[in-house]
Amino acid sequence: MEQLLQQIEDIKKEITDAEAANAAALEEFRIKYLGTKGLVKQIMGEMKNVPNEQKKEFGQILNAFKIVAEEKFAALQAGLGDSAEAETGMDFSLPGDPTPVGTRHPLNLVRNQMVSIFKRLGFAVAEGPEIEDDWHNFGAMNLPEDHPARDMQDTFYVEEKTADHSAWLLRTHTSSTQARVMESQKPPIRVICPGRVYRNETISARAHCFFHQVEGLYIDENVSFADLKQTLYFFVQEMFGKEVKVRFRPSYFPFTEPSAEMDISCQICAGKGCNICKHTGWVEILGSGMVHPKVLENFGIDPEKYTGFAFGMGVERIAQLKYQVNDLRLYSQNDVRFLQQFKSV
Ligand code: 2NL
Repeated sequence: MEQLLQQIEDIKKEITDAEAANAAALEEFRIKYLGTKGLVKQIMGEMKNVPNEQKKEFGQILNAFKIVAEEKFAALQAGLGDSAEAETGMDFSLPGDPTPVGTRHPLNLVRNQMVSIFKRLGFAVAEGPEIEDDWHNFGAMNLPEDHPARDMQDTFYVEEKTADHSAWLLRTHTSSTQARVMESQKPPIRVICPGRVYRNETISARAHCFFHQVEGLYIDENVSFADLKQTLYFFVQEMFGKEVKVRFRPSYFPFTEPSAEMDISCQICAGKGCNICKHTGWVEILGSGMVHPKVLENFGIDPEKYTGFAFGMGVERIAQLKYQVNDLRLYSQNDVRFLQQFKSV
């Protein structure tokens, strides 16, 4: 009995001296003294060993002991308050772990912007495979068998033509996707095809073995060259601002007739003359034209009833003019010093 009373006194002293700097320490206190296996419960368990005539007196001592523990707990809890630091046991004054924020690739930024401008004009978006057969990439586009673009020097062949299948190749333009659209849909067709294309070039600041295109196709009754000009003029005004000037030059593509290339006033020097525009004040940004009747016929579209315009442009080129990127290799080297400069969403 003496021993038990001494034990209670010792624990009481321990409780009185206890401190709790945070919520974790407070919880530790609660478990140690007031928990289901805590010291208060343990000492209460000793009651059964106390002689009957002492039970009343011991009960009062125990009760007082319990109250000491409970009051101390309440005091410690009040002392902590309800700050986030007290609640979590974490020190919020420590410096944080920085989380680096990624940036979108400039080609994706520009591609998205291009796509959204044409979407507003009612164009749908179509995507297709990068590995194509020669019909969708060349034949359907009116490129004859002996056209130099079909040469091994210009095109990456995955599998050469055999007796039972045509050649497989990496598409050289996204016209192949438009071919697939014409195959499966009837006019009116109004579609743009963004995507990666491949050409067998020696890599340099001005050439790469792959690049990105946005091609457009619009086929309906009474589509005219004036529609082509106005659509592309609207596009560059949205892309570069209302001040931009355009000019069309006659050109040649096997899949359009007539064909034209479009230049815009140089965005770097505002037409005064610089290295980008080779001191002409103009830079070429796209090729275009009225869809060749043979191409329409290839898909069973009557060229007497329907006409269409088409255009193709390089995303790298537009991004170069927007961001003054003068080496194509920067787009694919993944140097974060380059990529981090494009902070917009
Ligand atoms: C360029 C020139 C061009 C087209 C692409 C096209 C597509 C179909 C039918 C007819 Cl389905 N034409 N596309 C037309 C003219 C030019 O691209 O220099 N691209 C970077």
